Parts: sequence; C-alpha cells; structure tokens
Amino acid sequence: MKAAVLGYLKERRPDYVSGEEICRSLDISRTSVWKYVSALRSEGYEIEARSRLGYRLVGTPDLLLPDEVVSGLDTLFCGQVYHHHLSLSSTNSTAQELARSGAPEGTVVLAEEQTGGRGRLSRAWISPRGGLWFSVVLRPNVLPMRAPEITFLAAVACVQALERYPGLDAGIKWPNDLVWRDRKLGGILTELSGEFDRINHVVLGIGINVNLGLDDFPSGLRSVTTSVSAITGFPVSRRRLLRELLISLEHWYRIWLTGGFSPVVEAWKRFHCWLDRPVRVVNVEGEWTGTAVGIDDDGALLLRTDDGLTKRIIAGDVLLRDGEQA
Ligand code: BT5
Repeated sequence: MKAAVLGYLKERRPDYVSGEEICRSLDISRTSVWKYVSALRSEGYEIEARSRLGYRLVGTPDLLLPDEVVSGLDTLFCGQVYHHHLSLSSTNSTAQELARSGAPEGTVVLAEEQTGGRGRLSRAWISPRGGLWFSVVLRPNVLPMRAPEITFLAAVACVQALERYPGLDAGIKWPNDLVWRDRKLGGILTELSGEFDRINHVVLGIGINVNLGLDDFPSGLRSVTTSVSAITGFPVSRRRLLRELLISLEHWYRIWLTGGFSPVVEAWKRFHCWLDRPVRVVNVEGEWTGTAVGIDDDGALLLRTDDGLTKRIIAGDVLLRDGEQA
C-alpha cells in the first residue's frame, strides 16, 4: 500500500493531491495515509503536507529503494524479490545467507555501499556510494562444473545493458572484468554452493562503477579504473541502469538454461577485449606470456604462447604486457 501511495503522489507530481482523494481511491483511512507518508519520508522521500491542499512529492532520494526498482520491473523473477541496504559488508555474503535460508531464484540484494566488498581470491572491491553493487541468487538445475558459465552470461548481459548508453561500448576481459578502453569499469564474482553433482545455489555478484569520480578510488587504482559517469560526462540514473541490467540478466540466464552455453559463448566473443594483444596470464599454477587468440567452447582462454603453441587456460588473470596496463 505504501507503494500505491507513492505511485499516486508520483502520478500527480508536481501538484498536490488531497488526503481525502488518496483515502477514497485506495480505500484506506486518513491515519493510514499519514502512516505511509511518514514511512516514505523516513526513506528519504520529500513530501510536503499542506492543510486544505494535501500532499505533494517534491523530492525522491538518490537511493535504489524497492519501490523505485521493483515497481513495473519487466522481469519474471530477476529482482522481483529485492533487498535494499544502505550499507553492507558484501552483498554476496548477505545473498549467501538468504539463499541458505531458502530465498527464491532471482532474489536481489543491493547495497548503496559495501564496507567489505570483494573480488576473486578475496581481493578488496572498492564500493563507495554512487555505484551499483548487487548480488542475485540463482538456482540453476545444472551440474556444478557449469557454474562458471554464469560469469560469462552475466558479462554479456552487462555489456549489452551498458551499450545502450552513448559511448559506453564496454568490452569483457576474460574471465570476469567489464572494461572500457583498457580501464576496469566493473567486475563479476560468481560464488557456488553445492555438492559434487548438484548446485544448491549460485550467488552472482555484480559491481559497476556508475557515478564515481577518480577521488573515489585509491591512488593505485586511478589509472586503471573508470566509471560510467566519467565516460558519458554526466551522472546517469542508477535506477534505470539497474533495471536494464536485471532484464538483460534474466534474458541471458534463460537463453543459457534453454539453449546451453554456446549462444553465450558466441555473444561473448563479440565483446572479447585484448584479443590479439600481447598479454601475460597468471594463475596459481604459473605464468605464461603470449597473445590472447580467443576462447573455446567451454570458455577457456586460448593463449598463443611465444613459442607458437596454443594453451588452454581455465582460470587466472590476464594482464597487458609492455606496461600497457598496471
Ligand atoms: C572482480 O574481482 O572484479 C569481481 C568484483 C565483484 C564485485 C561485486 S560488488 C557486488 C558483489 N559483492 C561483493 O562483495 N562483490 C561483488 P577481481 O577480478 O578479482 O578484481 C579485483 C581487483 O579489481 C582488485 O584487486 C582491484 O585491483 C580492482 N578493483 C577493486 N575495486 C575496483 C573498482 N570499484 N573498480 C575497478 N577495479 C576495482
């Protein structure tokens, strides 16, 4: 009902709407209207109340509140259950807890800021206010060994949502980075909970630097990161971008569930950045130099090594050589 009161105020913005009219059309008491208005105010909505005139919405907080994100969201499940937090240690950790206690597929956990945001191998992920930091609970009925494929479909979903913005032709750096002109714009962290032959759940974490400035990053990261607003030159609506991302994610997730990994791989290849460039690949087993020449049907990176062989790499970090990137 709170959402309905908000909807009413939005529809009539910038005019006043009388308390009586809201009562009548929503069939609630005046006290209830007042209660919902107070609740909305405590979330940050600025609502003026004038005797004889009624209520008027004058300001919406720059927060990704449930009423802003979920109402009218054109998805079947992705984001339909939505948990919003001002601050969390890591949305992936909170989503894991929710998943363990039975959260349905598509549940989204979003935090305006993270104090312990993480990347792969427990690396720190910088997540101040202004970005999009969220996690999605997924319960695919596939073998656990296929869970890493979710990183690939998510990357495709993200770059496709981003490319609707002028100039935001992002690429994907194998395996999980969203990159624009060699600078990191976002990252994906897929975490699996399962047994040998069964997935309990997957938590898909996505971080995108949206309205962030250089000052938001520690000095060591400033030359290798970027943000949507730095690229477009103006702040963008995080609400619109988040909704587009959720729609795109659901779209690609369903393609993957029904059509398998190959349509994802085909789409992914179009965005593969650093192709044919001299790179260094590092993982727990060692380090190789060569040229990235593509990915195979399983999503492994194909590296043409300096001695002319093609090596398949299934996990690791890709770095540009020749000091092209820090
Ligand atoms: C990633 O790891 O790129 C995955 C990032 C996933 C973040 C999301 S936010 C929502 C959800 N909740 C979480 O706690 N995490 C997920 P990796 O490929 O390991 O890259 C990590 C490296 O990226 C760090 O070591 C830094 O060098 C760099 N980095 C950290 N914060 C960054 C930022 N905001 N933008 C660009 N680069 C960053």
